[in-house]
Amino acid sequence: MANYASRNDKLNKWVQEIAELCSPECIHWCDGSEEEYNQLMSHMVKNGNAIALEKRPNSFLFRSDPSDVARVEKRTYISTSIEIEAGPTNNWINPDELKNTMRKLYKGCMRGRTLYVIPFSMGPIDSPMSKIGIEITDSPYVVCNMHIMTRVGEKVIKKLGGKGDFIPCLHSIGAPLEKGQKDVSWPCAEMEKKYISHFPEENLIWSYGSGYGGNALLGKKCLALRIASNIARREGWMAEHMLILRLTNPKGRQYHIAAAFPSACGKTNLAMLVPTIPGWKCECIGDDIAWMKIAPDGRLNAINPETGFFGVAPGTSYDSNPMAMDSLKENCIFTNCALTDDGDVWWEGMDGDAPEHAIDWKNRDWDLTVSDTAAHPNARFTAPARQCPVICEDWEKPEGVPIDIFIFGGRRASVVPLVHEAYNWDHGVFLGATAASETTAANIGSVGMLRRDPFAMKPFCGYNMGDYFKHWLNMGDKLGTKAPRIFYVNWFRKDANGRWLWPGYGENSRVLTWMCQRVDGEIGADETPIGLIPKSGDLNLDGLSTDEEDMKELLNVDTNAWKAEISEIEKYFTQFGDRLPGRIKQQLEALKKRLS
Ligand code: GTP
Ligand code: SPV
Ligand code: MN
Repeated sequence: MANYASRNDKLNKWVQEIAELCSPECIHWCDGSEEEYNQLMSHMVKNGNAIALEKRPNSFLFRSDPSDVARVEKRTYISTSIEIEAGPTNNWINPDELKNTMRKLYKGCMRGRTLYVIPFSMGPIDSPMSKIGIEITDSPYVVCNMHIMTRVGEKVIKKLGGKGDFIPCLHSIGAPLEKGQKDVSWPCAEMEKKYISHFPEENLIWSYGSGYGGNALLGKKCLALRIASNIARREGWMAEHMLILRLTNPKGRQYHIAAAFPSACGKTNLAMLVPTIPGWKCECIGDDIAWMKIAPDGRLNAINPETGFFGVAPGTSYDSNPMAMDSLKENCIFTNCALTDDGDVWWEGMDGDAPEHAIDWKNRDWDLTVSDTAAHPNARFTAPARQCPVICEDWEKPEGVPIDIFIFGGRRASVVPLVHEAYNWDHGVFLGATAASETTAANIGSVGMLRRDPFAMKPFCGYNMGDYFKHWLNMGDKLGTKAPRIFYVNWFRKDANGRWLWPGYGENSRVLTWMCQRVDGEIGADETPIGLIPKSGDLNLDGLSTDEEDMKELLNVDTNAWKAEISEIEKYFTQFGDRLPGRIKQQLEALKKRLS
């Protein structure tokens, strides 16, 4: 393993400062090599942190502590010198106070452990849109995941050079190991000691106490969304919680789509969809985050800053998402999945029958008589993007791909139709600003509660949400006629008995192809108070078994239900005070008028 300090004074000084604060046993500079990955993994297998899977080459199962299974929004902070800059949708503590509290926690927190320095790039190394981060962590699990999710190693140090700037990302699991103390398989700190903190005024991230997902892989939500959204606003670009896909029609015309759905609401699935409409092709560019900048030709170009998928395992099958399943055959990390007797992973919703016996994510015997699920509902796979059979050949293009269509959406059992189109950009921004969705297991907290999740960014916008709405309006003004068209979808409508009204997954291509035809001006649409809806016959339903009644319900706009929605939106808007842009208020007034 490489053991070097960089030529970058700021970096060397920071590593030394953190080492003095955290007192690790040793320091390891990560080079991003396969050898490094293999050594760390075999070490973790030997220590009982990981299980090598017999059925999947070079793949490993980890089981987290039951208290450390998802993001912790309650413990996530945007720490600005003035509280209003964090806004009403974020937790706030003043930077001095938060740093004082956390410095006490960090003091000596890496005793008995190795401090890893991970130089990583979000975005292709040669892209002008990329950003360099350096994560310091005491978790080898984090190092291996970062190897898959980002571009790690010497190439980053080289680009950084002696004078280059980086975003410091400090992470500790918060579990020092005293002399002679036996380690546990997933060390972490108790909930009250967990802090996922962001200091956007100095592009700084401090995370303590959790080893899971977005709490610990700091390139993802912390850097690429919360810190990047701040930088993007200052510099005039966009950092969004969006998948990116390329759809090609039978004539070879390409459309690029970016879609924002809340956590565990279908981004990975849509990003890899296999269209059920003959002749159409879908390719994946990214499944979670899009960085977008106006290109010299005036269009909005998007890159995927990541190199892997940190995807929800339960529900993933050859039936629902075959391209994800094919990405998981080797070189993957699985977290909180069940272990089968023949040495494979399993989760609820996987193809075929459930195993007769398995070891559940809590390391207990499991069979169908056990009422708990075998895999945790937020069990995840970490898979290299290059292993996806439909990864787009241009997915690492430094300048990105031009976006034609934006989609917003959420998980709503009722009210919101399968699809509607915004009348114009401002209306589209209003749709994004008012998006609501039922909460999922991706966050520790209640599941199934309807909440506003504007632009799917409620947990990830690193500044005042009212200013973020304004930024969207500004971007529309700059893009003018070259702005992407905006749509809103809901794959999750249910009937009174809780049955899905829409088959979803590959069948969602029927909705996407309708959008493409709309963009090309090939078809009209019906005006409703909430937006434009497919005309009867325009949505391609050939070969679909969904009956007419269900289709009617899926596209129905219930005026009374939407009137009730208005008062909810009004209540929700009050929290933004004078940061709510006038143009968004005008959209609300216009909707009220259309509904009356
Ligand atoms: P994060 O990684 O948390 O950001 O989630 P995501 O937005 O990528 O969600 P993902 O695609 O992993 O889907 C989450 C859950 O929703 C899985 O259990 C899927 O099976 C389910 N799901 C995805 N698409 C559909 C759909 O079209 N219809 C239905 N009914 N379920 C879906
Ligand atoms: C999400 O919650 O939106 C995720 C998973 O993509 S995590 O990386 O844990 O944030
Ligand atoms: Mn996500």
